[in-house]
Amino acid sequence: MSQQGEELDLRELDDEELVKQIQDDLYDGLKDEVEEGVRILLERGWQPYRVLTEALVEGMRIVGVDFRDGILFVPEVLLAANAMKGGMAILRPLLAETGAPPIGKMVIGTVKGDIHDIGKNLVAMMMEGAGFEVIDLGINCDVDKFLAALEQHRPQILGMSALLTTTMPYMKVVIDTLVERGIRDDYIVLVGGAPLNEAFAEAIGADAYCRDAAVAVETAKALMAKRHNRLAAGA
Ligand code: B1M
Repeated sequence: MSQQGEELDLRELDDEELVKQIQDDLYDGLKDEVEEGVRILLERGWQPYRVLTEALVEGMRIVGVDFRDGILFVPEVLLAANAMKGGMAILRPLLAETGAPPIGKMVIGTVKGDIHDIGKNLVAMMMEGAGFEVIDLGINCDVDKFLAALEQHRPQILGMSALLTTTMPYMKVVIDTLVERGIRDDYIVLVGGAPLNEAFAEAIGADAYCRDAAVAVETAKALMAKRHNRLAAGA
């Protein structure tokens, strides 16, 4: 898909062409080229969030479509994911650059059986960028790992990610365990991932479903404010 073999000079492309080229390079798993493209867009004054959504997330969406349709297979998708992570690593410090004291704390992880972490990493980055302290537990997290982290870090928010229809039910296992232990109401529980929706979040007893990382930030802020007001009112 890429024109990399023709020694393409990314700097000669206009913004629209460059974004398209980054998406192609992501598709082809060309990490160095994706990183260079991201740097060029930043040099041209693009906001990090715009680079993230228009070049990287959109590029990964295209990968997802071809993966679904059997055009791409796991090894190619892994390379694309690696290239995406290269781009994200450049954007991460820029998105997290607030300098302000943390406005809240979140523990987040991808649930047991699931190794998808790009979306979860994006949420963690955006939350940090919005001023939250984030403890990222990584992938394949079982209920014990979540519980231990909640006890150790005492966050206000628990975030869970799942990308597979076979792993999303595990979120309910975690929430049910919180209920059993009598600590469910101590946390705001946010869930996300491509196969989820609001009805699912409600059915498993989460506080909210977050469609994407930006929604996760807005929802976290809104529910933190609500909780703060409730506590202030002594409820
Ligand atoms: Co996987 N995979 N994969 N995969 N993979 C999907 C999810 C799939 C939809 C592809 C498809 O068929 N179209 C499909 C699931 C089908 C289903 O369950 N119905 C699938 C499958 C089947 C599989 C395997 C089973 C394939 C196989 O082995 N035969 C296998 C499972 C492995 C496992 O987990 N046990 C597998 C493996 C892999 C790779 C390892 C190759 C790689 C993961 C690499 C990695 O993450 N490090 C991979 C990838 C990359 C994908 C796709 C192509 C892209 C996922 C992604 O990163 N999207 C994906 C197709 C797709 O989703 N369209 C697919 C970009 C990311 C920015 O979006 O993760 O949705 P997303 O995150 C968003 C929101 O959902 C939300 O915010 C994020 C940012 O905006 N969000 C949250 C996510 N988590 C949140 C948590 C929150 C809040 C919001 O907490 C508060």
